[in-house]
Amino acid sequence: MTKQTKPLFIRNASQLVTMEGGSEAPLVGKQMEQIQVIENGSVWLEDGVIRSVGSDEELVEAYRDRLGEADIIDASGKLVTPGLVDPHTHLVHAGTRENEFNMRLQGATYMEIMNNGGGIHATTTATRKADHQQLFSESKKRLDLFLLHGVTTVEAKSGYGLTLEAEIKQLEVAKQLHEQHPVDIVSTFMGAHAVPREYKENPDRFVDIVIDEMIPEVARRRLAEFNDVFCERGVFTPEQSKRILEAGMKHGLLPKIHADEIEPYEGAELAAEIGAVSADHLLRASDNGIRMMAEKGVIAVLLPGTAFFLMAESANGRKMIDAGVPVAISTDCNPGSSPTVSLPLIMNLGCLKMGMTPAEVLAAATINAAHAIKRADRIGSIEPGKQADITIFDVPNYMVLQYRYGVNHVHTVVKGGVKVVDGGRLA
Ligand code: IZC
Ligand code: ZN
Repeated sequence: MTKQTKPLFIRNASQLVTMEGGSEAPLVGKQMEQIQVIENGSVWLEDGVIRSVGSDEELVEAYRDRLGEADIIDASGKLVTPGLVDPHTHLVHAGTRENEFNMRLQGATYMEIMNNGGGIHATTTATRKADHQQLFSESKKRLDLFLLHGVTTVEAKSGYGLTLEAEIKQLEVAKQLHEQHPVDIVSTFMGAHAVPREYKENPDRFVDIVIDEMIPEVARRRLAEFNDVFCERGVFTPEQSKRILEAGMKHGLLPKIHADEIEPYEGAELAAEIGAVSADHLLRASDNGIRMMAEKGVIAVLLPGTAFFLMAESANGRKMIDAGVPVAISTDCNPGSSPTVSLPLIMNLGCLKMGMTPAEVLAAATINAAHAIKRADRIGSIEPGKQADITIFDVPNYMVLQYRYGVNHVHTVVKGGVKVVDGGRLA
């Protein structure tokens, strides 16, 4: 990244949405709707950090003597938001599965395809085969596209290696991307993404390997902060999932869980019981599970693109917000059930398919998403002291961003105080 030495002064946004007030704890209930909007808003960035936020008048007054020093971005007529945060992706993988898409269009189901050796197994074969460089370049292309869609931080899971060596290869690619690409990556170990075919007859042996060999080594190498498991009938049982997540916690890996995606399986309940940071998917979560998540403050990371692409009914985001569950949303970017990088489109689906409002989906894709990856102290809102990650959309207000759906409205992205997307193109 080129170094920005001069201050950057973003001026006169028709709306500047700050997400102020959500850094200590995720926004819940009505707070998600009551987001702070500044009209004619401006923000002063310096040394990679947000220094001051307010109306253009206030900032011009405050920086009167220094206006000449700064590079100016004219945001008039535009919407300025915190850089978007995607808290659930399978970014690092090789290959594509359009053949399965075609099969599903003709009636095959996701689980049938997986049980016949496709699905996650197909991507595992491709990812095992790919060397570091190939994985890096395929994943980097996706990360460029994330950035072009206004996303400045992504969580990325392993889980297409399913051997210690191949899991580490994926996590090392994620680490290199984090170091070399403007988008920040937060890594999650997901050795328990599927029982590899070699262990089909003895899944508990594979669970032991995840617990005894993979988790300790991944933690020792500091390659991940979170530990995730695909808790689903036919994949990992709630008992196996619990063992795996508790083993991770012993090694300092915070628990996340793919819960109740295809069938109700008491994944939400398990997330609450063990105090997971987030439970993700939740299409088929029970009312009791939702209530327990609200009580424990487990974040629901909702993935309406996956429901859309699997032609299933979305999670009930409305019900979860009304029940007091903190809600975040994400692309679930992966080659099987959600091959997209467009978090703005996911926000559109949040409105159209989950009963969320434009304000709520914006909170879900910024400050609450930051909480889901334990980064809310640094990102997710436009407040003094936070990292200067900002997205500027060429729409006059945040409702239009949801209303004119399916279009990439990103005009400018600033990452760590540096302009990295300009006029909708990589700078
Ligand atoms: O590759 O199919 N659901 N994991 C759990 C996925 C979808 C990713 C995939
Ligand atoms: Zn996933």
